[in-house]
Amino acid sequence: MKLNFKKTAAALLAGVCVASMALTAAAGATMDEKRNIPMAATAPTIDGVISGDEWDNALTIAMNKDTCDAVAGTLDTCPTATFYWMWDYEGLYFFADVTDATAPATVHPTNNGSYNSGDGIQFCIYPDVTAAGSNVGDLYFWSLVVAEGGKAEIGEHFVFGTGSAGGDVEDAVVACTQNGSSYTLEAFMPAVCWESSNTPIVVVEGTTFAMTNVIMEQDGGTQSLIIDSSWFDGPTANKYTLSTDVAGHVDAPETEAEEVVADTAAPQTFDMGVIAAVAAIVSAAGYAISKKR
Ligand SMILES: [Ca+2]
Ligand SMILES: [Ca+2]
Repeated sequence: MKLNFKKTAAALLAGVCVASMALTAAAGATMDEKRNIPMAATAPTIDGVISGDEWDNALTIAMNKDTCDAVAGTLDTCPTATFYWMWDYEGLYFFADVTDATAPATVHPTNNGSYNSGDGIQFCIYPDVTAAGSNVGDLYFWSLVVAEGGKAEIGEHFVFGTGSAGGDVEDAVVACTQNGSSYTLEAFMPAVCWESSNTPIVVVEGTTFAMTNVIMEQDGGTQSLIIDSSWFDGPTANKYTLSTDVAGHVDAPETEAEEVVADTAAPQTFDMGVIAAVAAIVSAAGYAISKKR
């Protein structure tokens, strides 16, 4: 009996150790982190590529095996991706650069509304950070995908608006590129997109919402959902605040150009003044000399 008890206790302890290791290994996603989305000094061009400094200093979110969990399917084929977020008073800007090594079996037709399989991006936003679940009007759960013909599409899957499958987000502008099964998506989602929820997202500095970023990963017919925070739960999802930190392309200040003009003009003015003064002295001296004669 004693020996059996010891064996059982040892087995239990080993089991606890394995379980805690598994929990540690799986804890890639983060909960209730506070992040700022900086303000774009210049709106990026929505063409699917990062040109020059248009996305410099944007909030970047690394999406990979170390930072995410698989809420469905597997983390084994998790793409390596970087998501970028910026805002201005016109709306929100998003860029995804996704290195995806597996080809999907599903490619959505265009104008499909609910894009919920294949490869692509989703995000789940709760404007009311205390909200959870999938009640109509409480959340924006959107999909961005490269649809048939290499055309970028953005739709509201599957809750907001209709309660089942949403339509395309017609006010949004989205573009993409493809390189094998890797892809980019660049989007502008104007302020009008965010006005219809029970708690609207007012696109001004200081606004905070809860958000979980998602990669839809399809390897052949195997679908995985890979997430960077909690699943359908505003209170534990990471929080994002629109800040006035500056991002994107910043035009050179005009005052510098004016100073350059002033600097080059000043010596000319001085030279002209000296010349005029010398001419006046010479003239006066000449007049005096001529008077003496
Ligand atoms: Ca661009
Ligand atoms: Ca894939």
